[in-house]
Amino acid sequence: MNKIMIVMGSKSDWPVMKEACLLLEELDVPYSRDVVSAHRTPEHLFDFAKNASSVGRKVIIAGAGGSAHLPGMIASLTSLPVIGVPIKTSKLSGVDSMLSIVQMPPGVPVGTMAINGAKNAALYALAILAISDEIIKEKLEEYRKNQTDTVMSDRKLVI
Ligand code: RP5
Repeated sequence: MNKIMIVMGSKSDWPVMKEACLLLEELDVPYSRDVVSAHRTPEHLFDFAKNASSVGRKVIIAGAGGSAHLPGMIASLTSLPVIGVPIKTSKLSGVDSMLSIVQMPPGVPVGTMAINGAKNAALYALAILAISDEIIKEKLEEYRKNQTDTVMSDRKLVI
């Protein structure tokens, strides 16, 4: 079973959440993905979150918008680390999503990314796995080195 699970509240979240998927595919790290809605499919949410650890998941990335209860509800049902991605909304620009996800009660944490921060969610998931996985650690460090090299090279265009 893939260690990283990516879920989103709606297929409309896909354009944002695919950034996490693309990052993991770029680094050749396997993952699984699904649509799980806190409000529209609560029983699916319950089954998924209750079983996530026992089927081998190690970290969960959950993107949701608006009244974004998905990451918090997952976190309430599993002790796995949950990384929340607030999706930008048309009416409140994702501030609603961000506040819904970040304001968890003491005792049930969700690691909250920036609005639409799906790429960083993938990198953060890799950082968690890298603690105990040398191959992922090497991939993450190479990614960061390449990023630094690119910025240092681009810098020459402006100085
Ligand atoms: C949330 O409601 C989803 O995560 C999505 O961001 C938002 C809107 O969903 P749709 O109406 O587009 O399905 O649950």
